[in-house]
Amino acid sequence: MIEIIKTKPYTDQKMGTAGLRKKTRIATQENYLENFLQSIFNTIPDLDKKSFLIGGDGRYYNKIAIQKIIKIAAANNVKKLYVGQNGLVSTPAGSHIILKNKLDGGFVLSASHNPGGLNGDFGIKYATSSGGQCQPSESEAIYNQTLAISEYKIADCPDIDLSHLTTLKCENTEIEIIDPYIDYIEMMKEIFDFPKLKKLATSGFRFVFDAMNGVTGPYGKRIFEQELGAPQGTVINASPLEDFGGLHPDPNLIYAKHLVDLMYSEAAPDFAAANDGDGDRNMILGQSFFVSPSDCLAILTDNYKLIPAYKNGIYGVAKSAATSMAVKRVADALNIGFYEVPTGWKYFIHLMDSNRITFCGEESFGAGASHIREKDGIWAVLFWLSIVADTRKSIKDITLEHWKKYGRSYYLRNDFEGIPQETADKLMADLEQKLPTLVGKTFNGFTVSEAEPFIYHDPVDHSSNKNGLVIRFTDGSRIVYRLSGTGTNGATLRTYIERYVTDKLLEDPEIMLRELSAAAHTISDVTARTGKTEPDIIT
Ligand code: VG1
Ligand code: CO
Repeated sequence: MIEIIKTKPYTDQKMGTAGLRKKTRIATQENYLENFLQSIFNTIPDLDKKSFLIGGDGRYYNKIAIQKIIKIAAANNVKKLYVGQNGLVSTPAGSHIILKNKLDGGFVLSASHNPGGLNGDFGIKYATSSGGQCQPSESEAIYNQTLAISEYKIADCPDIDLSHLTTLKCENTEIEIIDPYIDYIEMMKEIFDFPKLKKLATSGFRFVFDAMNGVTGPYGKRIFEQELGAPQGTVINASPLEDFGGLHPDPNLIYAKHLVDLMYSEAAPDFAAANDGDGDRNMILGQSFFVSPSDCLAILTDNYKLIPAYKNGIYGVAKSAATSMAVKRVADALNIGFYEVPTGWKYFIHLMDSNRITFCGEESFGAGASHIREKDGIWAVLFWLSIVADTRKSIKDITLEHWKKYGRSYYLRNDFEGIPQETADKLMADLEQKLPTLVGKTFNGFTVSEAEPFIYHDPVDHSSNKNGLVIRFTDGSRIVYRLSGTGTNGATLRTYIERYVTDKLLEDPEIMLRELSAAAHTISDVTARTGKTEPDIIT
């Protein structure tokens, strides 16, 4: 039986940088999820021929949301649903499942690195047949549906047991409960040299993989401990928990402080890595050493030949505009293409589909390649392990050698959080207005050479998107400003600061960037406008 339920629009269902992300208490309002799902289905023709993936990072409300999605999909006559066992699928594994099975899209229930639980956040990443998240024009069409919706359809079948690998039916819709790990592990084996990695992992090399109680716990256990033979306990915080055990599953120096403290202590193993809640972000640490994500992308690119899947050559590389220029220097040296896109992985998809790039990354702890259409936390860890297996060098030495070869882009991101939306919008609009007047002016010793909004022209679909403001200085330093598109509490102003040097390779970024950070604050007028004298978060 299919019920048609009358509903009223919610006006806040516009997707941000990565899907719809809301406070759990908002997402659990009556008909909230139902409206959003029906709005998506309203934009897709011939649903009786379409198949979708459903999974998530295990956070609070996922179990309930998955049952709702199944019933709404069935009522809309969707052909088939692939559902991750126990409701789990990481964002990268989900992308692969969509591509491998030629599905028409998927729903990964995650607010990524945002905390979970009733007082945390909930989210939905909606992917299309591309294997990645929908394009801006598609999310616009969905948003328009959410503003006009008056009813949704839902099937009255019993809740589906997600714990067994079986196939069931709800109305005409076939529902297959799938193993979310096996295909992903196979893909990693095709990309990397597992026997070589196994030698490293069983040679006394000590490493820790921190899944932060997110979805990569079981992936990590299977890959690092079972396949590669690393000792039991190599993977920590390995069980996906609804509230991430109270962790903020964001792998950075602040929220993974426990791991950072370990790596800067006497007891530090040789290598440590962490992933975020849905498994697309990574953080890489060596003994008393942190690899900044922008450097990570540059170093991986420079070492592509060490990986079997890439040894015959790679296409170009791409980064988000906010990411440091480090990878550009590698691209130039390798004589491969280089692209700069707005923040958000969806902007890399066309570049990969058209064989313009093989690798891409973002400063926000994201790196990945064209094996899928999402960033991939475990891929990045396996890549680093491969570099270590080949060179037998420490993480610090690998990075230091890179800087000796290419110079170093000191890099920091300053986040000003919880700003009233109007204040933030005004700050950005006023700053954009005054950009032309900045050129030629000197701030704390840095002279502005160019100042302009970042506008991306997609070479494949020829769409244009504006994202953030860029100020370049005569010495190659840069400041980028943009507003976050993933927050759930007011607006967040992100200020990205970078300075390139070829000497002084081992200084403290905060010291190297002190003047430039101060210049960034002055230029944006952030203190007068928000009352904040310091950023809330520095990463
Ligand atoms: C942030 C990051 C961005 C990333 C996005 C989704 O977006 O800055 O680089 O692609 O999160 O990552 P924003 O708009 O808040 O700056 V995830 O792991 O949250 O899906
Ligand atoms: Co994520």
